[in-house]
Amino acid sequence: MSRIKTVAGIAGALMLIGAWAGNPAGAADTKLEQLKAQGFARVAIANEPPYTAVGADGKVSGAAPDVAREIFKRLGVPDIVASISEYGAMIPGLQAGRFDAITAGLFMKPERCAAVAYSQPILCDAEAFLVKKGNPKGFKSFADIAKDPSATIGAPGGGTEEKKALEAGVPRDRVIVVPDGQSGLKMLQDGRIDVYSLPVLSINDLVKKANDPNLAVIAPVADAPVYCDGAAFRKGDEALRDAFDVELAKMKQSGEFAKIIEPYGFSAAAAMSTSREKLCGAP
Ligand code: 6CS
Repeated sequence: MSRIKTVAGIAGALMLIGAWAGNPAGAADTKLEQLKAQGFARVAIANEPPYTAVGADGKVSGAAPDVAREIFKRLGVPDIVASISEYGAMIPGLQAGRFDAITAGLFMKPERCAAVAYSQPILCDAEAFLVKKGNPKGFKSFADIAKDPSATIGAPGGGTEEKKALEAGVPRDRVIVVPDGQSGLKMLQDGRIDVYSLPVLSINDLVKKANDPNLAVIAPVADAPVYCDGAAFRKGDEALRDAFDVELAKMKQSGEFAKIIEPYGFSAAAAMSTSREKLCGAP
């Protein structure tokens, strides 16, 4: 009995010391403390410039990772380590603990907001179609593609454009999952798809690099809203998300946020004009 008391006594003393030191002995390690100890945050990206990009040297850039890297640094997490993932695999990967956050331009939509803990908005953009010069089939909306029984559209797997095409009534067999921007560009150039859809800034980046006069961009897509992403954290990691948001708000206020994202073509004002609450609640 005394042994238990002695043990209880020591534990009690530790609790008192810990509580006094502001870190109650036995308190669960917070996620942020874990990341600080780990020395980096594992983030999911797609490698879709200017949102996210991996250089030939393996260096990760793009507006989303650049903002995240800066904020994690301010939180005491020195760096980020990125893994390329298909959009549709990002949330399952986060939930399975493969990533500590998604920093990829994963647009906020109610069904995603139900699955993850989003930060406040970071990157906003409309949707675009990449088509052959002259837009021969006159596509201006996802509904136009649905109406043309011969039309096929390429889009990222699990991405917003795939979902918008299906919701507009394009049959599954006319919505082609495309792994990345270069593949989508090639498939369009080879006539294997009639349209390739990504956000405006991603399509513009592809067109600029393609240097192909036989391409045209239709933007904004008529039946798609402007979307905004946020950094996405696992449900349960809201304390980390909130700490991220405190630093994000300071950077928005100081102008440092604009300095990071606007050279990539994004608008700081657009992100600051909306909120997670609005974007997650929208139909
Ligand atoms: O959030 C999404 O689903 C979309 N976001 C980007 C940045 N590109 C394509 C993707 O479908």
